[in-house]
Amino acid sequence: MAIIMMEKLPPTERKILIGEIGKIIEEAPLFTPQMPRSGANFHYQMSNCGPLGWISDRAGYRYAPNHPITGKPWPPFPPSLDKIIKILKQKEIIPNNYRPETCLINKYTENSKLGLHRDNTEKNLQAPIISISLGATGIFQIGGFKRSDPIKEIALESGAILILSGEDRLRFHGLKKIINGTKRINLTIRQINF
Ligand code: MD3
Ligand code: FE
Repeated sequence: MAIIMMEKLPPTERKILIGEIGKIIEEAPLFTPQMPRSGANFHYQMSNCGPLGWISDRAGYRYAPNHPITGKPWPPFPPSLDKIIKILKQKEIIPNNYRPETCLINKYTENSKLGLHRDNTEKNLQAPIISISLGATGIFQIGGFKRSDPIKEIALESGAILILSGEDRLRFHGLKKIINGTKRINLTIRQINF
């Protein structure tokens, strides 16, 4: 089993984490990524924290140490994320040598979506991805290993924590829409270069 759904983050801890993400976004403002080559806008906004951040523009998508607009380094991981990583290591859900190098902060509003894709540019595809959902519910789609494989829908509610590892980490997936609210934040913690 390589998609693990943890117990939800309790409301008090959610509020603290949302506050910490708010501070990060003041320092590293949300931006709209653009598709490689065409430059077309993605249908959501994002930022990052940690030593690296995921960015995308006409030149392609990549992990970069600086914010594409301010040019400043990404803010460090907030205490709540360090704590979640520590607990997941203690529970032996993620390996003890797991090295989080980035946390993508995706922000969805009423008309946002994220098309089917795979996350396969990280060096060690065995290293899990940790996803944390906050705010409105996301209707998440998960498919197979080919774009044309059948898709299942899963509702990701506020506080949901998913661990993606093993071969399931390489499945096609996307975010169809949000319901029960107008703002959703999704955090994905990743190891990239080790
Ligand atoms: C299943 N984000 O940032 S998170 C992404 O809701 C991304 O923002 C979505 O896909 C979002 O790349 C989904 C949950 C997730 C993340 C990675 C996965 C599910 C995954 C990788 C493989 C399979
Ligand atoms: Fe993804």
